[in-house]
Amino acid sequence: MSVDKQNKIIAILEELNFHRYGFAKLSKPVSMDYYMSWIESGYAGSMKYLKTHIPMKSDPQQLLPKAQSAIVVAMSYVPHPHAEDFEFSLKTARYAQGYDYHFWLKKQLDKVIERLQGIYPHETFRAFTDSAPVLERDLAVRAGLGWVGKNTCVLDQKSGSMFFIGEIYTTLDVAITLELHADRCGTCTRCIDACPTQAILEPRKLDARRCISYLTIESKEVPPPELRPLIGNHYFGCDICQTVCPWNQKAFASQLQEPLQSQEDVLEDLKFILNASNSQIEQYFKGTPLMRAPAWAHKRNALVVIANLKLKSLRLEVEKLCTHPRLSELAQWSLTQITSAL
Ligand code: B12
Ligand code: SF4
Ligand code: SF4
Repeated sequence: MSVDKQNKIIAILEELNFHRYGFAKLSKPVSMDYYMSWIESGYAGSMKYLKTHIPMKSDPQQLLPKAQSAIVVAMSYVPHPHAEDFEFSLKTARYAQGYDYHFWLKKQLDKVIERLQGIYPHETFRAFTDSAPVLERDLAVRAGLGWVGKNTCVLDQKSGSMFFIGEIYTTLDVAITLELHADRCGTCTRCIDACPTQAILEPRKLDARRCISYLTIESKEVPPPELRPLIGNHYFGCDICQTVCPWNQKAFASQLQEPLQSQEDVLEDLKFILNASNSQIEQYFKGTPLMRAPAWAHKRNALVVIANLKLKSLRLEVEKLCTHPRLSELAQWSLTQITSAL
């Protein structure tokens, strides 16, 4: 019986510190058609892998033959379960203020698998978290972990949306049919209204090309001139559409307040980024999601922040990048912004 199997799995999950989980049948995702039309409309920008993932996302058995179910977990990152102790003053999304979940969450899920394999030696299990062609938000909703908010994040009324999603695909049949979470966004539009770049075109439709998270993490280009001023002081990722959400305010209250950074620290960190070699940047961010961005992209992000904060004392550092093969135009723009403030 699925329920007996679920209880065994739940005992292992709880023991290994997973307290929010659910089970879903591995069938074609409910939102697959929407996903494909979203890509066709160009909203994915340069994230070409989202298109190549379509066959495996539509048909989970291509990722794990004979897979029947997914054990899906949610792991909060406020406070971050593996906080980093390096000092960094530039505005960084909360999920990235600690060790990279692609490593530790996957490792923890592998421990669950080790235990399950002992009980079910003839079944197959594979763990993923943002590391494979899986439509994770769709899966989380179908596993009963929340609803899709108007900002496109999965959230629930007790824990908000600031959690990672991870999953174990298995040939074991453990899923039971669930009633989906009620949508509790109601008439609220705070996330849509607060987005500085108007990236949320309509409820649950995001143009990634306008999203600060894309522009500072995933994009392989420099941001278009009209969006640069709207990025403000965001250095890596963005949490605005989540921090304004009443369900996150309720769940995290004062924990959402940003610590005030001293101007001196901000200047020092920006100077470091602009002067550092590729290997120095890699070494500095080792183990954190910030390492996923190449060194040139760190310099790109720094140039935008410097321009928006009009940090004229970094003029010399910016000037040096005016001949950079990928950043010359952006550096010149940045220079114009800071010199116009002189
Ligand atoms: C590409 C990507 C991005 C892109 C595009 C995001 C987007 N909204 O499309 C960018 C770089 C902008 C991004 C940003 C962020 N991301 Co991201 N991202 C991904 C990734 C790799 C793929 C998402 C994707 O396919 N997007 C395309 C759109 C069309 O799909 P979608 O957002 O998944 O939306 C689906 C659901 O909303 C579903 N849906 C809508 N209505 C309904 C109704 C029902 C009933 C059902 C079943 C489904 C459903 O349909 C959509 C299409 O299938 C996933 C990991 C993964 N493998 O899934 C992480 C993931 C979505 N990201 C995550 C996070 C944490 C973030 C950030 C918060 C990071 C940050 N602070 O900077 C921001 C949030 C910005 C935002 N408002 O979404 C988490 C989300 C956790 C959560 N609670 O929702 C994920 C799941 C990674 C993880 N394993 O934890 N991300
Ligand atoms: S993450 Fe920031 S830029 Fe992206 S949709 Fe949310 S508020 Fe807008
Ligand atoms: S801010 Fe409002 S509309 Fe946006 S996700 Fe939260 S409850 Fe839904």
